[in-house]
Amino acid sequence: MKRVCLLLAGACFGAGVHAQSVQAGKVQKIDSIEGGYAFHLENGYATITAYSPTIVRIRITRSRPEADFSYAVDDLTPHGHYLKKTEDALYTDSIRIAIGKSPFRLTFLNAQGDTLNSDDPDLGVSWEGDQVTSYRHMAMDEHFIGWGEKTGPLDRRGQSFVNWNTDAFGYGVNQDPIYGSIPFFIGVHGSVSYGIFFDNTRKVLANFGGGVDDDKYYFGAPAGEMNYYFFGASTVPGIIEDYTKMTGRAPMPPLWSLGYQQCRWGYMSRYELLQVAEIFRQKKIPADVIYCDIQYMDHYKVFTWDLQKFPDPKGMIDSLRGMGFDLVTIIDPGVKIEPGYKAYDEGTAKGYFARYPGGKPYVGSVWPGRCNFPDFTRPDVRAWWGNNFKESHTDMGIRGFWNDMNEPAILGGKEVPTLVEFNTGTLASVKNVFGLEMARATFEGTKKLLNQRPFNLTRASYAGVQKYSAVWTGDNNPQDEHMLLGYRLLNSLGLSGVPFVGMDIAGFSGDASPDLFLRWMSLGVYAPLYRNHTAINNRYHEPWQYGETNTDYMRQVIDWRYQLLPYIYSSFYQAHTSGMPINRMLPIEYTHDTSVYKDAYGTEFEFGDNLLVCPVDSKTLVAAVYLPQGAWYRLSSDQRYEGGAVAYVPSPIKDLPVFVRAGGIIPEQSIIQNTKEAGDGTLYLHVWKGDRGSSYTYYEDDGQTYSYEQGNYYKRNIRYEPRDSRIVLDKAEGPYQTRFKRIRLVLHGADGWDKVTINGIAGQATKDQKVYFVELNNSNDPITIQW
Ligand code: MIG
Repeated sequence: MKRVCLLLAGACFGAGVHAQSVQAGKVQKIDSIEGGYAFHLENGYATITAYSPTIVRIRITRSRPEADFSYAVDDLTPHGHYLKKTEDALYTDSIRIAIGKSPFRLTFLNAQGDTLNSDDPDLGVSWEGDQVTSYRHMAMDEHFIGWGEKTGPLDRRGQSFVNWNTDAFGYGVNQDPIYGSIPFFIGVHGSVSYGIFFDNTRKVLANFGGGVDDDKYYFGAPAGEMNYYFFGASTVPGIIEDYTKMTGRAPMPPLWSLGYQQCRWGYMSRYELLQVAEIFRQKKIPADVIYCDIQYMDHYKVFTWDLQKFPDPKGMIDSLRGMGFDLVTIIDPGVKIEPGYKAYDEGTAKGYFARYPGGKPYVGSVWPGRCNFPDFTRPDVRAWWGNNFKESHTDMGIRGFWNDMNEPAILGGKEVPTLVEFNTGTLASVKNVFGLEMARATFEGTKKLLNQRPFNLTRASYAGVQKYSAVWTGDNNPQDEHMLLGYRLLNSLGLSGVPFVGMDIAGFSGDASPDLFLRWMSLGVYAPLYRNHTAINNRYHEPWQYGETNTDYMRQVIDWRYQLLPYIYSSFYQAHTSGMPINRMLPIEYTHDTSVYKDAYGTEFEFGDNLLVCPVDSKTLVAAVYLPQGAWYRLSSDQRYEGGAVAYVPSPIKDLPVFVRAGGIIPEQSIIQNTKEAGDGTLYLHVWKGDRGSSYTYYEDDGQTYSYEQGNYYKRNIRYEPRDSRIVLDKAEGPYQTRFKRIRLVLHGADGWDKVTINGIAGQATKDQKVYFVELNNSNDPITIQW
């Protein structure tokens, strides 16, 4: 074809039959605008603005855009003037953007002059019809991480992805797309890293060097703007901090939602639900949450109850509360078409539903039958939706909401026509944010009604979802590879700004083997959302369903989750304040260690500051794990390992390989049956001997209100200073009173602790097998323990 065209070049060109791509072209004029500069291009218009010295936004359109809009970024206005201009570059205090003018090309460099990333010299930004694409230069040694809830290996290099939120029941470990779309990634090469967030909600395509040449990668969309943020902070945590500065950070979750959560599709009646809750208490297996899947509704109609199967919901919820349980209920977006049904009548009267171009509401079949779908992109529809929870949910005492089917999913895998209209556009640009906007409606509504923290969970997601909801990874499979994939999904979601994430333990679409069940439950401790779920017709999945001796192990595992809650809660505070995820893929801390990008170790992650978790499948009884540089202790034995090497470690089913950083500090509490229990009032502060010092921020608040936003919390910096032989608890910050009146300091891996002083006064260290412990009264004043 090409040759023919060359021969007939004159004819082809002259007749204009063969439309070519349109390149951005030359820079014709540069204006200064609020927060940056505008570039008049031969075939387009570009703006470069900065939100901080490390956050730059590039917006390229065919003609000068009128409106500016984002579902993910609340504040699009650049506050402050960070960009300066020279003849051929823009620069901030941290980065420099070299500008090629003929044609328009951008190269991003750090302050040291290292190139972070650049437009591909041959292709750059172009249009083919409405399709807009940015081709970028790919370094020979470049790795890519993130891009939200995407399957496959940790390193995205060599893969391509489509963003198109999809109900992906029983998805394969390399299937794409699945439920969520977060077009944010980090590139790592040489000694540098950078981040890019392509804020386009359409069917975005990204190709990280898969089918392109060895030196190119691209992302693009079938329409809309080439609108991306470039993050030039010098470390991966800095890039995540900046990304979440733009798209928002997760609020503190209700403490109860961090306990063990038991779900099933479905507990069929009030009787069954209460019975399951009672068994947890009888067997002394801690738990905080039990779920109602779709069976609780009257003919699956949202905001109703099936009072035959679930009579007196309020009484049932009170009984659960009496046992220390919260109930979380599912909520689906489809509103059954049924005159006389309140949600339908109101939605119809007010014109709240998404519609066909002619104006008739769109109809699709879901659980209740034929349904209309609220246009969640409208603020008034979100407010209406949110208020609907009052009578059926919040007045009953429900504080947790599970947003399902919001891709949106139609039964039978049918597709909603992309022509269906919403306030902000057709489904073509709304599909990927439908779930985000539904989760937002549910969160904002229930937050207002409850006047405390709701727990909100969603299946579909887009960038910024962390502000409104936790995310779970949908209908996974009871297979080893799926358990491992699940952790890569959580880790990638974490890197992509969403810290509160979980997966169905131990697989949704069928029955797990006993070994897989045990392994998955023990791994689940290290998921921010610790939730067991399975589909209807599968075998029962509660922790006691796999035999008596295994039940004892399940109890130990869940006990351990509850002991770890002070550590997990403090990690949530970090996520809330800096965007740092709780599940951290190794490239976050060990960015330039090439081993961490290998598939063999790509599922390992740090859980909070000081734990290293090595997911091992249920068949591998001796595992090769990669321990990054530094020294590590096996959590279960205190055996010490030198890092920077692969270690072969026993991994029997009841001993998951988990390591603690030498010098690491981990606050724990006594075993409780649910988070509403007080426990023994002692904070167990574990420290593992290391050569290097460390510091840790302990955080506590009331666990359910928003008063922490006004500063009502208890925060304490804890320092381990081996050179000075001491541990220092700095003065506690904030007016909130800790619930721990006493502290037991537990030192692992150390000798010579026999003589200790506490604030200069002789104290007592007791040796108990491998550890020393020191008991002290807690006070808000500084405490120094010296040996
Ligand atoms: O069409 O509500 O992913 O967790 O149990 C299936 C029933 C609908 C899909 C969810 C799953 C839930 C199930 N739902």
